[in-house]
Amino acid sequence: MPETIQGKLDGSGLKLGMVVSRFNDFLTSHLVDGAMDALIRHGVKDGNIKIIKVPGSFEIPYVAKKLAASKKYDAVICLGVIIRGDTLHYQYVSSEVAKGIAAISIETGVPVIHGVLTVENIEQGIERSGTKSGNRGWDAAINAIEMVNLYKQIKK
Ligand code: INI
Repeated sequence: MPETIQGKLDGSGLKLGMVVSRFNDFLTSHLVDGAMDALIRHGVKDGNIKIIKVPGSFEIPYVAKKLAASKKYDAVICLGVIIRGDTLHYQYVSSEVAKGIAAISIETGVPVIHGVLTVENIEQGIERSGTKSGNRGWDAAINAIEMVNLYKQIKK
């Protein structure tokens, strides 16, 4: 039988950084609420969570890199909402953020979780930040806990 390794969903003792975009704050604030709920309910102490706000999602990777490189956090959670508009701006912002987050995680070895919604319209944003399609902030927080524990378990 092959051995299967999966990260435990135990947040006790973990220190987490959260980078949150103020752009579309009426939605990102709900992603933060969802993430906090998931972290606290899985054993993370709120004193071990640092939230840093940035102007827009494009700025998230800059700060996520600083937090991950500081090695003070077990994982970094990135939260933002990018809504498609009439211009190509949406595409540039969303692809740079996704590439940036993946690169930071690979470079630093610290799990950096992509919790940035990319949606067609405000309604989709509402659906994914705590209404009928769940809360992507909650999901990102769970993924952060899982990945930290997975890295630890792989090292053993
Ligand atoms: N930033 C977002 O987080 N979401 C958006 O929907 C958005 N749109 O559509 O423009 C957005 N733009 C701002 C961008 O993230 C930067 O803050 C800005 O370009 C300055 O660098």
